[in-house]
Amino acid sequence: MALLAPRPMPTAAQEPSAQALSAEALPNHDISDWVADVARLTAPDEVVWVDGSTAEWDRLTKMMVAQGTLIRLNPEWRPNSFLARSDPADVARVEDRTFICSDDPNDAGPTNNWRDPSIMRLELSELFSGSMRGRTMYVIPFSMGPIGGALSQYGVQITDSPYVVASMALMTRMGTAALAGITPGTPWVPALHSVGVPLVGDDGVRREDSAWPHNDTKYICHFPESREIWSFGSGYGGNALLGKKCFALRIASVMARDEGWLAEHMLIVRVTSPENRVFHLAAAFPSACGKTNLAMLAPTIPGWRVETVGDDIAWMRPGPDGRLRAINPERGFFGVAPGTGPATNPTATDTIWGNTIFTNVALRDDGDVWWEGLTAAPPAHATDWQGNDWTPASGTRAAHPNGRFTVAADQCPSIADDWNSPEGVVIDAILFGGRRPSTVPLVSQAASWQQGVFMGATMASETTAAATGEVGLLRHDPFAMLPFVGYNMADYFAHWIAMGDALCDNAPPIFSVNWFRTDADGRFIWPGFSENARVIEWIVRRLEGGMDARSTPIGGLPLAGDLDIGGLDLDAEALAGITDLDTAAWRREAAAIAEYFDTFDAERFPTELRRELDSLTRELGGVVLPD
Ligand code: GTP
Ligand code: SPV
Ligand code: MN
Repeated sequence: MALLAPRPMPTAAQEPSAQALSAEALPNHDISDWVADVARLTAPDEVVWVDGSTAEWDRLTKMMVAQGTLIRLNPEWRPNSFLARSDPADVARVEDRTFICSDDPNDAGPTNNWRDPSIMRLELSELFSGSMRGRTMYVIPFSMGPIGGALSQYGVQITDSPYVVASMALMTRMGTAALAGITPGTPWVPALHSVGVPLVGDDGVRREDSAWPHNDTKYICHFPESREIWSFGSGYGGNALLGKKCFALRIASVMARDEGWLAEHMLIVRVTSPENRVFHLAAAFPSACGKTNLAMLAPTIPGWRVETVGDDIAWMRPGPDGRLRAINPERGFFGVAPGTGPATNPTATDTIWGNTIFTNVALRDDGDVWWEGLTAAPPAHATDWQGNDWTPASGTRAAHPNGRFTVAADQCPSIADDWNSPEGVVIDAILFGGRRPSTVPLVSQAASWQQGVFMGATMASETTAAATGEVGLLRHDPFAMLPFVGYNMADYFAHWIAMGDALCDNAPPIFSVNWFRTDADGRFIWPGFSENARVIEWIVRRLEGGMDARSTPIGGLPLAGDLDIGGLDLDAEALAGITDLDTAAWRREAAAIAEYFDTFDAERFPTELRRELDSLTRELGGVVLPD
């Protein structure tokens, strides 16, 4: 068995500064050495360095069509577009198989799965040993953020999945230009991926491939000290496209902590008011809770315009003027298909006109795609995401609830002209939101940065199909980062408090939003989608200082009449129900928050958040104990 030695540890940077990671401090230097080591370990038939060209895309997609991994869609409806059907046992992120392998388990903290890095490395080396036999090993140099940008970072992913290569081509800046940027001494993150299904057995006998190879044993591992990613056994989404959650959130959050910036699960939009004033907002919602939809918002209220900068991840750093600047490190969207249609998100449906990879959606008989919510009327017949005949009478879903589209961002009609700007955009406000059927109002404004961090730290949301496991369970999901923080969550809270101190008067105001309040019949009360522009309007008016708010223990709430609901099928009473403070519910919430805070190591937990909880509890007039 070959064993990959750990890469030398980078010197931990104590001073938060953009230069903290000096060339000497970093591991690596030589991509070729690492590639050669991995090839020795995994034993592929050949090694291909990808260049990111159109010719390469054509070659790979044709090959996958021939192998049955992709179905070419009817080019009359969807040119240069493909459907992939994954194995039904590999359809979402696997949080229980995701590990932070820090030297000290306390550095992973109570919210992460931890493994000892040397033991994990040994176990992974065994799994990866010979794992690419009979396959092609692809080397993908990529940049998160514009190539060479001050806020950008390089990575190199090795994978044996051509589907991952094609997806990375849409989701990142990858290929020759990225490789050229990794000059000697330039930091880069190695990200090793294998579906874990060698085509040649130990006996030397070659076996048939399947359309979606994956291994029942799955490991999504992160080594925060040496800044490495090892992913084994899955070919799906965030498990396999390692630039996204693994690098841009789990590893980058560690970099951000060490260097004084923020790597967040946030969309970024640019909002222009009817008076032509421009604001940039960043918003954190958990997986499948509305980021892509808000990022592509088509406002219903006259005179307002929303442009897209990013739909999933924001890297934010104080700029030379002391204000918080954000880039979207990605280059494409990996968006939830079900629920996306001309009625809910016309911008997304326009974006995916072609050059798109669809995964786990239905195939229409005319060679186009379909999913629940794309059109009001379903097709009379289709092939479902598993390849079975389907009709509306089947009683099953045509598309998997986590079926996705993968498409380049520059195809989005609402993309902002500065979305590619290496310096990023100045963030004027930060929003936090989750799926809360009760308690959390439609919108509220934190009275201070500390209260805003408290709002982020106490977020909870119902689970969705973006991760395996039960859907609809309310769980704490602080900052929408529960599955994505690469270190101890209490330290992460403290880092947010420290960022507020560093930003000082430039710290952007923080808001909480909740589109998902339901009535007694379980129906959404707020119309959502494009009508969310009405909430954005209220937020912008607050930023401008042109609108008052009612001060309450949970922040500033809209005054009656200030939120424009003209033309909506929503009466004043229903609106009051979702915009008021529900004191009884908040007393229960405060008690639950107290219990949640107790799950963290008291020494690491920021006193500022304890103080926020104390004043909330006091102002609510005490708490009730949970049943
Ligand atoms: P990830 O890509 O997994 O991070 O998800 P996301 O946060 O980008 O969520 P997305 O915008 O794709 O929305 C997920 C689901 O929520 C889709 O089915 C949407 O139709 C639905 N959704 C989005 N916005 C709203 C809203 O304002 N109201 C309601 N009721 N549903 C919404
Ligand atoms: C999410 O789960 O938040 C996603 C999908 O955006 S994945 O890339 O699979 O993480
Ligand atoms: Mn999304």
